[in-house]
Amino acid sequence: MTRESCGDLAWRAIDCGGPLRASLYLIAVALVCFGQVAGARCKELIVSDGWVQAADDVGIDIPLFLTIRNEVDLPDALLRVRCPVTNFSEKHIVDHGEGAPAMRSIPSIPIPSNSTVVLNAREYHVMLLQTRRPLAVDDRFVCVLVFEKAGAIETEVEVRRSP
Ligand SMILES: [Cu+2]
Repeated sequence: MTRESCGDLAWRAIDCGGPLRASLYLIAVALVCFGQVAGARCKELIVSDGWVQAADDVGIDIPLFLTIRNEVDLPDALLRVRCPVTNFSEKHIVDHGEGAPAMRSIPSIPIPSNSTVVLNAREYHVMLLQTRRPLAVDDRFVCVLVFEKAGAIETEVEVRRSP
């Protein structure tokens, strides 16, 4: 799902951040928006291609994969994820240090400015914990992602066949 306007972006920042952070972000958004030629769309944070693997079992943990494109000239961070099919979620990074790769829980996933972050099983991803129902191929559900600056963004997640 995509943000429609810079105004919306700014108001969401006020909802979610402290007053000082919101003010600074408002100024930043205003600069970004007013810098655009009339008629051009504003820069935004876009979440797309959300998917999970199909799973018959309930109460299991499954990774959620997403593509996050940050067109804004400021870094952001993914803080929280809520999905109706799961009780909890964590942000994970795969630690490729010595020994076998291992997943570690982290407080947020960094989204650098002007970049595209593709969550995947080898680096950053979201882990959905304790699924509440079976997930059948072509099933769809909507998750809410909360970003440090962009605020809450809803995105549709598709259930795909296990490879
Ligand atoms: Cu994980």
